[in-house]
Amino acid sequence: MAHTALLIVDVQNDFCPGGALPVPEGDKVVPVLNRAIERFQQAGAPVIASRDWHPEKSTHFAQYGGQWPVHCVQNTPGAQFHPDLRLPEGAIVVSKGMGENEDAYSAFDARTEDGTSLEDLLKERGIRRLVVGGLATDYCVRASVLDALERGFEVLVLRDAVRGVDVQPGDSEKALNEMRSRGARLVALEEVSLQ
Ligand code: VGL
Ligand code: ZN
Repeated sequence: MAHTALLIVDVQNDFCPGGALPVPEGDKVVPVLNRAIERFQQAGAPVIASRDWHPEKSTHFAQYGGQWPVHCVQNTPGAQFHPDLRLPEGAIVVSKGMGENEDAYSAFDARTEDGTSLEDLLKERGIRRLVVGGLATDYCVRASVLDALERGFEVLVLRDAVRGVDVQPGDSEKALNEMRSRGARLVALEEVSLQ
């Protein structure tokens, strides 16, 4: 039984170059994550993808008092996963930020279509360790990793499979240091053993 899952955070068109809230080099995480997906598939370990999934009107958006341009609106092209991301058939998709007054940066705020929270589905499957990559280092990756650590999961962050927005220069570096100081390990995919 695999005790490790791959958590791919918000690798959606709007967070990639050309999108509504582009993360510089956001698309560079895709090939690394595709290699990770293959590894996990071969090991029979779960692949989970979170997505930002906002309503058109949300206090998360600047025009309604929030911080961000409109992005990842449900069922729009910008909310789709990057077209080169090869999510396997059995991938579990969890959605977050559906409330009109919700930021929901963390994948632990996300649920499957039938309403199961990420934490419950990890527990159901006996997952104790998460390997994490995606966007953005300083927002949703950071929040997801810190929540995972707080809930007692072991966390490995794929160093080459994350990119940040850096609203303030250095935000991503700071976020990575914070994750590390709370117990996450920053690793290359090659260092991850799925035994
Ligand atoms: C995110 C800003 C706003 C993220 C989501 O996925 O990191 N960042 N919404
Ligand atoms: Zn968002």
